[in-house]
Amino acid sequence: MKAMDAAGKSSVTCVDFWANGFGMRMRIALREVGVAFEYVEEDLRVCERSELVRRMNPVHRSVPILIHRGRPVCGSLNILEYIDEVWSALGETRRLLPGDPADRADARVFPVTTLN
Ligand SMILES: N[C@@H](CCC(=O)N[C@@H](CS)C(=O)NCC(=O)O)C(=O)O
Repeated sequence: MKAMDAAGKSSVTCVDFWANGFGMRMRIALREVGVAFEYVEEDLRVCERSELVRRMNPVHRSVPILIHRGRPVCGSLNILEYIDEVWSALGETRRLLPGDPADRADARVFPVTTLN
């Protein structure tokens, strides 16, 4: 199984709220590239953000947050690029975005102009 550390624990954690469209991007992308992850639910119906969210995303205090090897990546489009770069670079999986720069720009139009 991918994205496990030496102790067999997942090195990838997703912090999100189940109905969050921004976070669905992250979760779909990880499943597309076949990366296993732990899921931590952040209940956005509660006003106060959790200690984990405040620590991992102190500026915006928003989800989704992808935590990889203890380091947070915030912002759904940023997370998609990170997933593409990290796991495609390992040559383990198929790419999320096309290789050609113009095709990559085209592929970003829809997410950039809808949920941003
Ligand atoms: N541009 C950010 C937007 C993330 C965002 O706005 N998340 C909202 C939920 S949709 C959030 O976590 N809000 C924190 C709160 O309501 O306290 C992204 O793409 O990830």
